[in-house]
Amino acid sequence: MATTATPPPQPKTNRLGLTVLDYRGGKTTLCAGCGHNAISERIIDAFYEMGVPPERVVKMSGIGCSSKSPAYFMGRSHSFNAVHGRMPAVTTGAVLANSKIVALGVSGDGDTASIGIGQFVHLMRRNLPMIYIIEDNGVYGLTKGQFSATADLGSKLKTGVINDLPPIDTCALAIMLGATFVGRSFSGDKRQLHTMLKAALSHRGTVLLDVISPCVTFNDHEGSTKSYKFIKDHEEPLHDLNFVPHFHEIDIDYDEGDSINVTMHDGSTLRLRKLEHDYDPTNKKEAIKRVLHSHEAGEVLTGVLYLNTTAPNFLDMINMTDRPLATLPESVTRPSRQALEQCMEELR
Ligand SMILES: Cc1ncc(C[n+]2csc(CCOP(=O)(O)OP(=O)(O)O)c2C)c(N)n1
Ligand code: SF4
Ligand SMILES: [Mg+2]
Repeated sequence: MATTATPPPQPKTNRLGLTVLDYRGGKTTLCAGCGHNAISERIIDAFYEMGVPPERVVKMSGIGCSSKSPAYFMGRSHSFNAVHGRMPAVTTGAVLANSKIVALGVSGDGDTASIGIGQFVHLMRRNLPMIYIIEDNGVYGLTKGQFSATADLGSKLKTGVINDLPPIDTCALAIMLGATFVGRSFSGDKRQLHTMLKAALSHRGTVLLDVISPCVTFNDHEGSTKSYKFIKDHEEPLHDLNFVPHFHEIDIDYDEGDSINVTMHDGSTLRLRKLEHDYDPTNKKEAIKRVLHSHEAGEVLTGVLYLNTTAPNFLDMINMTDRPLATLPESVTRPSRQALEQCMEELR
Protein backbone atom coordinates (compact mmCIF):
# COMPACT_ATOMS: atom_id res chain seq x y z
CA MET A 1 0.00 0.00 0.00
CA ALA A 2 1.40 3.44 -0.94
CA THR A 3 2.20 5.75 1.98
CA THR A 4 1.52 9.48 1.68
CA ALA A 5 4.66 11.57 2.32
CA THR A 6 4.31 14.42 4.83
CA PRO A 7 4.57 17.70 2.95
CA PRO A 8 7.67 19.78 3.85
CA PRO A 9 6.93 22.55 6.38
CA GLN A 10 5.96 25.80 4.68
CA PRO A 11 8.07 28.87 5.54
CA LYS A 12 6.31 31.43 7.72
CA THR A 13 4.87 34.36 5.77
CA ASN A 14 3.61 37.84 6.66
CA ARG A 15 0.28 39.41 5.67
CA LEU A 16 1.60 39.96 2.12
CA GLY A 17 2.54 36.30 1.80
CA LEU A 18 6.26 37.17 1.86
CA THR A 19 8.89 35.34 3.88
CA VAL A 20 11.61 37.01 5.90
CA LEU A 21 14.03 36.10 3.06
CA ASP A 22 12.19 38.63 0.88
CA TYR A 23 13.46 41.33 3.25
CA ARG A 24 17.10 40.29 3.23
CA GLY A 25 19.88 41.99 1.29
CA GLY A 26 23.47 41.22 0.32
CA LYS A 27 25.97 39.53 2.62
CA THR A 28 27.48 42.05 5.01
CA THR A 29 31.07 43.18 4.55
CA LEU A 30 31.16 44.98 7.92
CA CYS A 31 33.32 43.64 10.77
CA ALA A 32 31.92 40.65 12.65
CA GLY A 33 30.27 41.97 15.83
CA CYS A 34 29.73 45.50 14.46
CA GLY A 35 26.56 46.96 16.02
CA HIS A 36 25.42 48.09 12.57
CA ASN A 37 24.86 44.43 11.56
CA ALA A 38 22.49 43.91 14.50
CA ILE A 39 20.51 47.01 13.48
CA SER A 40 20.15 45.63 9.93
CA GLU A 41 18.69 42.44 11.41
CA ARG A 42 16.14 44.41 13.45
CA ILE A 43 15.15 46.42 10.34
CA ILE A 44 14.58 43.18 8.39
CA ASP A 45 12.41 41.74 11.18
CA ALA A 46 10.36 44.91 11.71
CA PHE A 47 9.59 45.52 8.02
CA TYR A 48 8.75 41.83 7.54
CA GLU A 49 6.44 41.71 10.58
CA MET A 50 4.70 44.95 9.66
CA GLY A 51 4.16 43.60 6.12
CA VAL A 52 5.68 46.60 4.36
CA PRO A 53 6.00 45.88 0.62
CA PRO A 54 9.78 46.03 -0.01
CA GLU A 55 9.17 47.76 -3.36
CA ARG A 56 7.48 50.66 -1.54
CA VAL A 57 10.60 51.38 0.50
CA VAL A 58 13.45 53.70 -0.41
CA LYS A 59 16.67 53.23 1.59
CA MET A 60 18.73 56.40 1.75
CA SER A 61 22.19 56.90 3.20
CA GLY A 62 25.31 59.05 3.19
CA ILE A 63 28.90 57.79 3.60
CA GLY A 64 30.38 55.58 6.33
CA CYS A 65 30.22 51.94 7.47
CA SER A 66 26.69 52.72 8.70
CA SER A 67 25.74 54.25 5.37
CA LYS A 68 26.94 51.10 3.58
CA SER A 69 24.61 48.93 5.63
CA PRO A 70 21.41 49.44 3.52
CA ALA A 71 23.08 47.11 1.00
CA TYR A 72 22.69 44.34 3.57
CA PHE A 73 18.91 44.45 4.00
CA MET A 74 15.83 44.70 1.79
CA GLY A 75 17.51 44.00 -1.54
CA ARG A 76 14.17 44.41 -3.37
CA SER A 77 13.76 48.04 -2.25
CA HIS A 78 14.93 51.23 -3.92
CA SER A 79 18.21 52.58 -2.61
CA PHE A 80 20.38 55.68 -2.90
CA ASN A 81 23.82 56.08 -1.38
CA ALA A 82 24.25 59.88 -1.34
CA VAL A 83 27.24 62.12 -0.68
CA HIS A 84 28.69 62.36 2.87
CA GLY A 85 26.21 64.26 5.10
CA ARG A 86 23.76 64.94 2.28
CA MET A 87 21.25 62.14 2.81
CA PRO A 88 18.55 64.53 4.21
CA ALA A 89 18.39 66.72 1.09
CA VAL A 90 18.26 63.75 -1.25
CA THR A 91 15.56 62.07 0.87
CA THR A 92 13.51 65.27 0.91
CA GLY A 93 13.58 65.24 -2.89
CA ALA A 94 12.58 61.58 -3.06
CA VAL A 95 9.66 62.01 -0.64
CA LEU A 96 8.41 65.12 -2.45
CA ALA A 97 8.54 63.26 -5.76
CA ASN A 98 6.70 60.26 -4.34
CA SER A 99 4.79 60.93 -1.15
CA LYS A 100 3.61 57.30 -0.95
CA ILE A 101 7.04 55.75 -0.47
CA VAL A 102 8.34 54.65 2.91
CA ALA A 103 11.62 56.51 3.35
CA LEU A 104 14.25 54.95 5.58
CA GLY A 105 17.46 56.93 6.07
CA VAL A 106 20.48 55.23 7.61
CA SER A 107 23.31 57.48 8.68
CA GLY A 108 26.26 57.54 11.05
CA ASP A 109 27.17 59.91 13.87
CA GLY A 110 29.87 61.41 11.65
CA ASP A 111 27.58 61.58 8.63
CA THR A 112 24.89 63.26 10.75
CA ALA A 113 26.51 65.28 13.54
CA SER A 114 29.77 66.33 11.87
CA ILE A 115 29.67 67.02 8.12
CA GLY A 116 25.89 66.61 7.89
CA ILE A 117 24.77 68.70 10.85
CA GLY A 118 23.45 71.58 8.69
CA GLN A 119 21.24 69.25 6.67
CA PHE A 120 20.19 67.35 9.80
CA VAL A 121 18.87 70.39 11.68
CA HIS A 122 16.79 71.61 8.76
CA LEU A 123 15.36 68.16 8.14
CA MET A 124 14.26 67.89 11.79
CA ARG A 125 12.41 71.20 11.70
CA ARG A 126 10.42 70.17 8.61
CA ASN A 127 8.86 67.02 10.06
CA LEU A 128 9.26 65.21 6.73
CA PRO A 129 7.66 61.75 6.92
CA MET A 130 10.68 59.45 7.13
CA ILE A 131 12.56 57.22 9.54
CA TYR A 132 16.08 58.48 10.22
CA ILE A 133 18.39 56.05 12.01
CA ILE A 134 21.74 57.19 13.34
CA GLU A 135 24.02 54.20 13.87
CA ASP A 136 25.96 55.93 16.61
CA ASN A 137 29.41 54.60 17.55
CA GLY A 138 31.08 57.90 18.49
CA VAL A 139 33.74 57.51 15.81
CA TYR A 140 34.31 57.67 12.07
CA GLY A 141 34.55 53.89 11.68
CA LEU A 142 35.15 53.87 7.94
CA THR A 143 38.16 56.21 8.16
CA LYS A 144 39.74 54.31 11.04
CA GLY A 145 38.26 55.62 14.24
CA GLN A 146 38.64 59.41 14.69
CA PHE A 147 36.25 60.94 17.29
CA SER A 148 32.93 62.14 15.94
CA ALA A 149 30.80 64.96 17.38
CA THR A 150 28.71 62.52 19.45
CA ALA A 151 31.73 61.18 21.36
CA ASP A 152 31.36 61.89 25.07
CA LEU A 153 33.62 64.31 26.89
CA GLY A 154 36.52 62.34 28.37
CA SER A 155 35.94 59.31 26.15
CA LYS A 156 39.21 57.60 25.25
CA LEU A 157 40.44 56.29 21.87
CA LYS A 158 42.44 53.05 21.67
CA THR A 159 45.53 55.19 21.09
CA GLY A 160 44.94 56.92 24.46
CA VAL A 161 43.70 60.19 22.92
CA ILE A 162 41.01 61.78 25.12
CA ASN A 163 38.03 63.66 23.68
CA ASP A 164 37.97 67.14 25.20
CA LEU A 165 34.98 68.51 23.29
CA PRO A 166 31.39 68.22 24.55
CA PRO A 167 29.09 65.93 22.54
CA ILE A 168 26.13 66.92 20.40
CA ASP A 169 23.04 65.09 21.60
CA THR A 170 21.14 64.41 18.39
CA CYS A 171 17.97 63.40 20.27
CA ALA A 172 17.82 66.62 22.32
CA LEU A 173 18.43 68.59 19.14
CA ALA A 174 15.77 66.70 17.19
CA ILE A 175 13.15 67.19 19.92
CA MET A 176 13.90 70.88 20.18
CA LEU A 177 13.81 71.41 16.42
CA GLY A 178 10.52 69.69 15.60
CA ALA A 179 10.97 65.94 15.02
CA THR A 180 7.82 64.22 16.22
CA PHE A 181 9.06 60.75 17.20
CA VAL A 182 12.42 60.68 18.92
CA GLY A 183 13.96 57.61 20.51
CA ARG A 184 17.26 56.26 21.67
CA SER A 185 18.16 52.60 21.76
CA PHE A 186 21.08 50.20 21.73
CA SER A 187 21.94 47.77 18.92
CA GLY A 188 22.23 45.00 21.53
CA ASP A 189 18.71 45.58 22.89
CA LYS A 190 16.83 43.37 20.47
CA ARG A 191 13.35 43.75 21.93
CA GLN A 192 13.38 47.49 22.51
CA LEU A 193 14.80 48.36 19.09
CA HIS A 194 12.47 45.96 17.29
CA THR A 195 9.41 47.47 18.99
CA MET A 196 10.58 51.00 18.34
CA LEU A 197 11.09 50.29 14.62
CA LYS A 198 7.62 48.79 14.29
CA ALA A 199 6.07 51.84 15.97
CA ALA A 200 8.19 54.11 13.76
CA LEU A 201 6.59 52.54 10.69
CA SER A 202 3.17 53.71 11.92
CA HIS A 203 4.23 57.33 12.35
CA ARG A 204 3.66 60.01 9.70
CA GLY A 205 6.36 62.55 10.48
CA THR A 206 10.08 62.56 11.17
CA VAL A 207 11.20 59.64 13.30
CA LEU A 208 14.70 60.06 14.68
CA LEU A 209 16.23 56.97 16.25
CA ASP A 210 19.69 57.35 17.71
CA VAL A 211 20.92 53.79 18.11
CA ILE A 212 24.16 53.30 20.05
CA SER A 213 26.02 50.83 17.87
CA PRO A 214 29.50 49.86 19.10
CA CYS A 215 32.39 49.85 16.62
CA VAL A 216 34.19 46.70 17.68
CA THR A 217 37.30 47.59 15.71
CA PHE A 218 37.94 51.17 16.86
CA ASN A 219 35.71 51.99 19.83
CA ASP A 220 34.91 49.03 22.06
CA HIS A 221 37.62 49.23 24.70
CA GLU A 222 37.93 50.34 28.32
CA GLY A 223 37.43 54.14 28.44
CA SER A 224 35.02 54.26 25.49
CA THR A 225 31.49 55.39 26.34
CA LYS A 226 30.04 53.75 23.22
CA SER A 227 31.33 50.24 23.97
CA TYR A 228 29.15 47.18 24.60
CA LYS A 229 30.30 47.07 28.23
CA PHE A 230 29.72 50.75 28.97
CA ILE A 231 26.20 50.75 27.50
CA LYS A 232 25.26 47.51 29.27
CA ASP A 233 26.40 49.03 32.58
CA HIS A 234 24.86 52.49 32.06
CA GLU A 235 21.67 51.93 30.08
CA GLU A 236 18.61 53.40 31.79
CA PRO A 237 15.37 52.35 30.00
CA LEU A 238 12.57 54.88 30.43
CA HIS A 239 9.77 52.36 29.94
CA ASP A 240 8.86 48.93 28.72
CA LEU A 241 7.58 49.13 25.16
CA ASN A 242 4.80 47.18 23.55
CA PHE A 243 3.33 47.71 20.12
CA VAL A 244 0.10 46.43 18.60
CA PRO A 245 -0.15 46.94 14.81
CA HIS A 246 -3.50 48.16 13.44
CA PHE A 247 -4.05 44.78 11.76
CA HIS A 248 -3.89 42.83 15.06
CA GLU A 249 -6.62 42.57 17.66
CA ILE A 250 -5.63 44.02 21.00
CA ASP A 251 -5.73 40.77 22.92
CA ILE A 252 -2.46 40.94 24.81
CA ASP A 253 -2.23 41.62 28.53
CA TYR A 254 -3.66 45.10 28.58
CA ASP A 255 -4.16 46.18 32.17
CA GLU A 256 -3.93 49.94 32.54
CA GLY A 257 -1.85 50.37 35.68
CA ASP A 258 1.11 52.56 35.13
CA SER A 259 1.02 52.69 31.36
CA ILE A 260 0.26 55.10 28.53
CA ASN A 261 -1.25 53.98 25.24
CA VAL A 262 -0.58 56.20 22.26
CA THR A 263 -2.66 55.80 19.11
CA MET A 264 -0.42 56.09 16.09
CA HIS A 265 -1.44 57.63 12.74
CA ASP A 266 -2.49 54.33 11.18
CA GLY A 267 -4.52 53.24 14.21
CA SER A 268 -1.79 51.07 15.75
CA THR A 269 -1.18 51.33 19.47
CA LEU A 270 2.13 52.05 21.12
CA ARG A 271 2.03 51.12 24.73
CA LEU A 272 4.58 52.58 27.11
CA ARG A 273 4.61 50.90 30.48
CA LYS A 274 6.26 53.39 32.76
CA LEU A 275 9.15 52.37 34.87
CA GLU A 276 8.78 55.81 36.39
CA HIS A 277 5.68 57.63 37.52
CA ASP A 278 6.34 61.06 36.11
CA TYR A 279 7.47 60.41 32.55
CA ASP A 280 5.15 61.59 29.80
CA PRO A 281 6.68 61.26 26.28
CA THR A 282 4.32 63.89 24.88
CA ASN A 283 5.78 66.60 27.12
CA LYS A 284 8.52 68.27 25.06
CA LYS A 285 10.15 70.27 27.86
CA GLU A 286 10.27 67.27 30.14
CA ALA A 287 11.78 65.13 27.37
CA ILE A 288 14.64 67.58 26.79
CA LYS A 289 15.18 67.97 30.54
CA ARG A 290 15.42 64.20 31.04
CA VAL A 291 17.89 63.75 28.19
CA LEU A 292 20.11 66.51 29.57
CA HIS A 293 19.80 65.10 33.05
CA SER A 294 20.95 61.69 31.79
CA HIS A 295 24.23 63.33 30.70
CA GLU A 296 24.83 64.67 34.19
CA ALA A 297 24.08 61.25 35.67
CA GLY A 298 26.45 59.52 33.21
CA GLU A 299 23.55 57.40 31.95
CA VAL A 300 22.27 56.49 28.50
CA LEU A 301 18.53 57.04 28.59
CA THR A 302 16.76 54.69 26.16
CA GLY A 303 13.18 54.37 24.91
CA VAL A 304 10.73 56.66 23.16
CA LEU A 305 11.83 60.03 24.50
CA TYR A 306 9.33 62.21 22.67
CA LEU A 307 6.19 61.62 20.64
CA ASN A 308 3.76 64.00 18.97
CA THR A 309 1.10 62.45 16.76
CA THR A 310 -0.86 65.64 16.10
CA ALA A 311 1.68 68.00 14.49
CA PRO A 312 1.29 68.48 10.72
CA ASN A 313 4.04 66.95 8.63
CA PHE A 314 5.90 68.64 5.78
CA LEU A 315 3.59 67.20 3.11
CA ASP A 316 0.52 68.58 4.93
CA MET A 317 2.21 71.96 5.31
CA ILE A 318 2.94 72.35 1.61
CA ASN A 319 -0.46 70.95 0.63
CA MET A 320 1.03 68.08 -1.37
CA THR A 321 -1.20 66.46 -4.00
CA ASP A 322 -2.73 63.12 -3.10
CA ARG A 323 -1.35 61.55 -6.24
CA PRO A 324 2.47 61.39 -6.11
CA LEU A 325 4.10 64.06 -8.28
CA ALA A 326 6.26 61.43 -9.97
CA THR A 327 3.16 59.73 -11.40
CA LEU A 328 1.48 62.86 -12.77
CA PRO A 329 1.66 63.40 -16.56
CA GLU A 330 3.80 66.22 -17.91
CA SER A 331 0.65 67.98 -19.13
CA VAL A 332 -0.27 68.54 -15.47
CA THR A 333 3.16 69.34 -13.99
CA ARG A 334 4.53 71.55 -16.77
CA PRO A 335 3.05 75.08 -17.17
CA SER A 336 1.56 75.70 -20.61
CA ARG A 337 3.40 77.82 -23.20
CA GLN A 338 0.70 80.47 -22.69
CA ALA A 339 1.31 80.53 -18.89
CA LEU A 340 5.07 80.88 -19.41
CA GLU A 341 4.60 83.67 -21.92
CA GLN A 342 2.30 85.50 -19.52
CA CYS A 343 4.90 85.14 -16.79
CA MET A 344 7.64 86.53 -19.08
CA GLU A 345 5.35 89.39 -20.01
CA GLU A 346 4.95 90.32 -16.34
CA LEU A 347 8.73 90.40 -15.92
CA ARG A 348 9.35 92.75 -18.81
C1 LIG B 1 32.99 64.96 1.57
C2 LIG B 1 33.69 63.87 2.32
N1 LIG B 1 34.47 64.17 3.37
C3 LIG B 1 35.09 63.18 4.07
C4 LIG B 1 34.96 61.88 3.69
C5 LIG B 1 35.71 60.80 4.46
N2 LIG B 1 34.81 60.02 5.28
C6 LIG B 1 34.26 58.88 4.83
S1 LIG B 1 33.29 58.13 5.94
C7 LIG B 1 33.62 59.34 7.09
C8 LIG B 1 33.05 59.31 8.47
C9 LIG B 1 32.00 58.28 8.69
O1 LIG B 1 31.65 58.24 10.04
P1 LIG B 1 30.19 57.82 10.49
O2 LIG B 1 29.16 58.57 9.74
O3 LIG B 1 30.14 57.94 11.97
O4 LIG B 1 30.06 56.31 10.01
P2 LIG B 1 30.70 54.96 10.62
O5 LIG B 1 31.74 54.58 9.64
O6 LIG B 1 31.24 55.26 11.96
O7 LIG B 1 29.55 54.03 10.65
C10 LIG B 1 34.47 60.31 6.57
C11 LIG B 1 34.96 61.49 7.33
C12 LIG B 1 34.14 61.61 2.56
N3 LIG B 1 33.92 60.36 2.14
N4 LIG B 1 33.53 62.59 1.90
S1 SF4 C 1 35.17 49.65 11.43
FE1 SF4 C 1 33.76 49.77 13.15
S2 SF4 C 1 31.88 50.71 12.30
FE2 SF4 C 1 33.12 49.96 10.57
S3 SF4 C 1 32.34 47.89 10.16
FE3 SF4 C 1 34.10 47.69 11.54
S4 SF4 C 1 33.18 47.64 13.58
FE4 SF4 C 1 31.63 48.48 12.20
MG1 LIG D 1 30.33 56.50 13.40
